Amino acid sequence: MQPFSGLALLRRGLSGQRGWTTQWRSPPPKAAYDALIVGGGGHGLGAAYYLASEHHLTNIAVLEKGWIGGGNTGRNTTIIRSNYLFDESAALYDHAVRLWERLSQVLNYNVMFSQRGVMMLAHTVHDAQVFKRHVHANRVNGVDNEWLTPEQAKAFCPLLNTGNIRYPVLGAALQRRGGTARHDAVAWGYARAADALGVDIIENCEVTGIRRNASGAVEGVETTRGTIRAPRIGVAAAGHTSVIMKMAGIELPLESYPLQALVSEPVKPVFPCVVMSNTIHAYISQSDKGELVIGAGTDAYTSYTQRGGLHITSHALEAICELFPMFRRLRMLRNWGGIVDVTPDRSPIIARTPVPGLYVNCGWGTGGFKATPGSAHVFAWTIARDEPHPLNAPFTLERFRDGQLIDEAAAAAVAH
Ligand code: FAD
Ligand code: PYC
Repeated sequence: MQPFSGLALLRRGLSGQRGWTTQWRSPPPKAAYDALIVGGGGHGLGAAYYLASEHHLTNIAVLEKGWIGGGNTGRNTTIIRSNYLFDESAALYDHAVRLWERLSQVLNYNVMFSQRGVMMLAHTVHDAQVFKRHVHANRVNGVDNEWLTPEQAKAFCPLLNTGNIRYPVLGAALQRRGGTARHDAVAWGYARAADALGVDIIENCEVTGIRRNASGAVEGVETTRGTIRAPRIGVAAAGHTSVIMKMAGIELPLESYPLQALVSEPVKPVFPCVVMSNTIHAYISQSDKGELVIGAGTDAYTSYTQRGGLHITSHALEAICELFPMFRRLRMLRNWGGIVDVTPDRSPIIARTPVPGLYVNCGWGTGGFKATPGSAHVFAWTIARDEPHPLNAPFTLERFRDGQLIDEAAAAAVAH
């Protein structure tokens, strides 16, 4: 899109939306494509974009059962960080942070990436030991992370109550390159850029079956808008991945749980960073609109209901009010839930599957937004070349059979 002069922009803004162009087309599905992506979240749209821009596969479509970004991409609290413990994870998540750092320029779409710092609080001796281990491991891997005393934590986030409270703050791990981004903009930015390269984005198109040929390889999908043929299919459907993969006879080591968040009424800028407390399952930041964005832990029971138990959010709010007493008087505006797909080791699966031509990107659980560009980038590589990118090579399905787990329960924060 060409930039407008100030006057032209004002004229368009006051035009009652006349003459505005749509940001992406809304084509009917074709009978056949070279590749299909199932799931129009950030990971699926991003994969389509990189397939087209880096692998020159442009006869492709993204199939979304609802509206793009209507899944977890549009429901998450947008925390971005790469302070994971193991080498494999640090490399993958930091690849994503480096892509975040130039994503607005690459897509020519402001995703509002803001590196305001993510601070993770330690409330117990165990927390402190675990976080210090992360700090050391991260620094060996070239990922920034530093240990703060309670006084330094308070200096970084002055509203923090480090006093004699139920959840005493014994210190904190701070990743200054961590931060937040605007979740919808990520979906829209990738969608617009992919569309411009010829990718068909097809909303209101639910995949209901996966077709396989006589030799077992994929040959297409059944959808609510008819049969669509393709020799390569990438599934990036978050909490509903198990449902779709079962259509191809594949059972995955995933459990789907509701994860909830809520926002307050908007207030002036008061909160300069992101604060997470894994032990008490509560975290907080302030959006550019002024709302305090607050999240809770996963529900205790698996479910596909897209809403969770009230006691889970009220526990998170109690903890937030104790850590930040001035927020006691804020009114909450709305709450919601998303369905997150959790693996036994809290690490994702980005891989080929036993079915030729079928690829899967899932298991991000409570923490996949931060990985969006990196995940999409290596998933596109995997689909285009039928082999993993070196960064996602360890994140196979077979690791659960072979015992080569990448246990990131401590780093995954709200899903352990
Ligand atoms: P989604 O955005 O969910 O996209 C999958 C799409 O697949 C959906 O749009 C869905 O409609 C579609 N689909 C499903 N079934 C079908 C079908 N049969 N046919 C066609 N389409 C289908 N992560 C972080 O890193 N930081 C955070 O702060 C954070 N906070 C979170 C807070 C909450 C409340 C929640 C719920 C999640 C949070 N996450 C966070 C996790 C993060 O949102 C997800 O890991 C990430 O957004 C997953 O992206 P995705 O593109 O894979 O999935
Ligand atoms: O993965 O950082 C994270 C996260 C924070 C809140 C939900 N997930």
